[in-house]
Amino acid sequence: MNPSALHWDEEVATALSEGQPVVALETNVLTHGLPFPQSLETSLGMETAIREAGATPATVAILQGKLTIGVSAAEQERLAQAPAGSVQKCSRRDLAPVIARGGDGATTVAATMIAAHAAGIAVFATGGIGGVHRGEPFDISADLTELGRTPVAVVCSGAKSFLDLPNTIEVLETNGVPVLGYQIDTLPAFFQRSTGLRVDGRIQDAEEAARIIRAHLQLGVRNGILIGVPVPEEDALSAAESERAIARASREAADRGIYGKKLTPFVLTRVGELTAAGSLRANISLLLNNATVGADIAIALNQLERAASA
Ligand code: PSU
Ligand code: MN
Repeated sequence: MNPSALHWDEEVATALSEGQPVVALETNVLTHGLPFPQSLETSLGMETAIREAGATPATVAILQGKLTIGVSAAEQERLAQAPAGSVQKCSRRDLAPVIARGGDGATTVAATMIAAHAAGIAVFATGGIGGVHRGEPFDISADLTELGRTPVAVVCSGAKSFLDLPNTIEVLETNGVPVLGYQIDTLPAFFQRSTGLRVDGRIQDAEEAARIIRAHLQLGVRNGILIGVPVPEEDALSAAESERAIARASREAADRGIYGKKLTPFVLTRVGELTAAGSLRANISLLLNNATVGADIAIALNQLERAASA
């Protein structure tokens, strides 16, 4: 990326230039993933969790046409409160059009990975990735393609079970993406701790994750890594409750002809309504937890890099 395409928050620029650990965060969850005001509280809460763990958060968004690394609290509030539809959900294909018209854009996993990599940030924490949609063989999230071509470690709670998770794992395999479980043998299913689908490897702690990320980056193979962290036990939804809500929301989406980029936000909102506060609590809990795990991994990676260059 041309360096002039990025706009920097000073704190993040300083942390990176001093070789301090930094964790990237996305903003689609702020504008399209959670309701206000929990959206803003959680976004700021993730930043606090990263700081408390000893790293620097770098929240990514397009602000009036500027692809920004380190979105301020005031700008996050503006995005979270913007009228519906005025902040565009931005995946890889949306970046250039939104930048060119000077618009605001909330970055998805794919777009945040692009920005993080360009900024020199190797670890990115979020809630869940997109995947292969059930019954829609060509609706495959650009997140999966991005994981196949951008070397960033994405720390998340897997993907929601309204997606076709076995085929999501297949596409990740085709793209050469290591899929790892953080203290778990299976891929987490977002609100639920487990999909029951085995991952390529279980990692025990941040140190082990950091060794894998470092080895992967040194290979120069270019693709990303997926680290699945299960939602904290006390806030997980039961599989039955989550499946029921997801099935109903998916049916409603089909009945109403909702598809493409509108599908994920619609299902997320409906599942929230159908499970009352349960899914919201699980969602917030996993986001905050993933921020802490992401920071621990970024710090461990930073220590390995420092030790290697000492
Ligand atoms: N899954 C969630 N919460 C989210 C998203 C996915 O549980 O907020 C968002 C992420 O930003 C992800 C995007 O990158 O949706 C995927 O959208 P699509 O399937 O249209 O690529
Ligand atoms: Mn899609």
